Amino acid sequence: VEDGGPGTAVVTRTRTKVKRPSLYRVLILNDDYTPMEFVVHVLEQFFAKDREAATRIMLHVHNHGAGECGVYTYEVAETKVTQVMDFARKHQHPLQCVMEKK
Ligand code: TYC
Repeated sequence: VEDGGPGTAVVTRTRTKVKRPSLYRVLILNDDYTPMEFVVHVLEQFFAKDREAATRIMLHVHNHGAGECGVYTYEVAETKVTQVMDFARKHQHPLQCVMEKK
């Protein structure tokens, strides 16, 4: 309670409300040139998928054009996209990785 002068008082309450972080989907996109094995490797290394899950996601992307690698908070999603794009560029593959708000 603060004293604002004669006959006044200011009461400030601290907020107890919490906000859950927004979530972002990380997707990889199909292209005609990136080897299937490379995409499986990316899914294993950067998205902690086992070989079976990685292969299933890769084939989904190959057949449908895009697919979900995982769902993360903003900064984690951004880091995944950067890591995949840097790794693909380093190996001279055109693989694209993007994020979108859920
Ligand atoms: N379409 C690629 C091929 O036939 C394989 C591929 C799958 C590429 C998934 C990118 O995100 C991708 N070699």
